[in-house]
Amino acid sequence: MKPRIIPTLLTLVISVAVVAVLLGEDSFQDNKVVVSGLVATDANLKVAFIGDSGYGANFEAVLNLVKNEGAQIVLHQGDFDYSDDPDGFEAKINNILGSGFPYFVAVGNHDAASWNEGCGDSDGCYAPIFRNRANAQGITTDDPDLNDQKYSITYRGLKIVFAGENGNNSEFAGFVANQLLGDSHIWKICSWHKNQAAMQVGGKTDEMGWDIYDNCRAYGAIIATGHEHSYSRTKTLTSMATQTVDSTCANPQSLCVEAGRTFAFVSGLGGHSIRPQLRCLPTSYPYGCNGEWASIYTSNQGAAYGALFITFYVDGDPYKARGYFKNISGTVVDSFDIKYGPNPASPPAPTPAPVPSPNKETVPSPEPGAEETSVSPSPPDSEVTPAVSASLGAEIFAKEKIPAYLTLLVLLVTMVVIGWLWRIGRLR
Ligand SMILES: [Ca+2]
Ligand SMILES: [Ca+2]
Ligand SMILES: [Fe+2]
Repeated sequence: MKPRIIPTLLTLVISVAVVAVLLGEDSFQDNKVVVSGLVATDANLKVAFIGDSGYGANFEAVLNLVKNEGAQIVLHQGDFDYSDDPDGFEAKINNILGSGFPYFVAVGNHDAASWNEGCGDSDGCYAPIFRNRANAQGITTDDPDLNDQKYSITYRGLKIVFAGENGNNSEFAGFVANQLLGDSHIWKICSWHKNQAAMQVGGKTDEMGWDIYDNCRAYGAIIATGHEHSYSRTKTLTSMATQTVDSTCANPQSLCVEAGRTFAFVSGLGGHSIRPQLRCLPTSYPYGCNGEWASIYTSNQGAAYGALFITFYVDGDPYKARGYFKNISGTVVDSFDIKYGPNPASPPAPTPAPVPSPNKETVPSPEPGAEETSVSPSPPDSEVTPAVSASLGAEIFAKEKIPAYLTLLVLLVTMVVIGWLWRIGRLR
């Protein structure tokens, strides 16, 4: 009987190992990202995008605008008070919007010295202040460590991924790809401070690299930036690196966002200063460069401080959003609609795979990325509701689950065979 135990044990060990490998590679990772189906935001969720504010009277005027427009969230794309005064900066926000107002930030170069938890600034440190502010509203960051300048949150159905300014660009590109891979939210925002020269119209240089831009595009996330002190917004682009306008969705006032295409903007008129248009002249539409700009608002256009507002889930349609830039004098200088999903009037655009980053530890392999990004819903008609898209998600879930069930079946059969061998051994 004894000699039979050894092959039986061997079979057991090998099959457990095989099953463990199969489960680890195939199922657990992939299932995590698709179980929840497509998630809509709250209806009429209004977000204000600002940057480069300082914390003087101009910033206060912009905050009052945000309040009067009824925005429910502020996303500040960095360069807060320019004085390393985290407590004083938050006090300004609290004075006008209230201490419970959802105010989320990406770190700018002027904030970096007092960003880190434990920064030693007697005026506080931005990272723990804004993490605790989020926590107090029941929002948890993907990871409590914000010193790495990268984190993500979901709030009212909006997925927001923040990246930093310290030049760890491949790390940031990998992070956004990891965060967005298979993410099930209809509306996703990438938020950071700095630019590529071609993604702004002033004097800023290439500081972020293209991978982070094109990874956000590959997963259909809207790209929000600051740093240059003006406002500029692109049309729908199918490549950020080459600034290629989507020929199937080229209307500057009607954008298409889904896996493979998105738009980017600089909203840097938060209150600090206002700079001129130095690129893509002339100063009036359709401007110059590659025809990628839908709206440019700088000192050349007589710009005043203001904010970009985007309302998600408008007109009863979870796949529709509407944006406008309004200055503190109440003038709307840009307005546009955004549709999530393929343009109904034209064939769907191809879905390019996300740009892989050199950082192998944080970057998902391109194949699952391409698969996951194709998960986006078919063009929603007028009657599409979150419930419908949830059932689409359930189908995807069932499909993705198959490998897990198969491996479990293999495990079960192996156990039965081992039990049978054991019995034969014992009977002899
Ligand atoms: Ca200080
Ligand atoms: Ca982090
Ligand atoms: Fe800056």
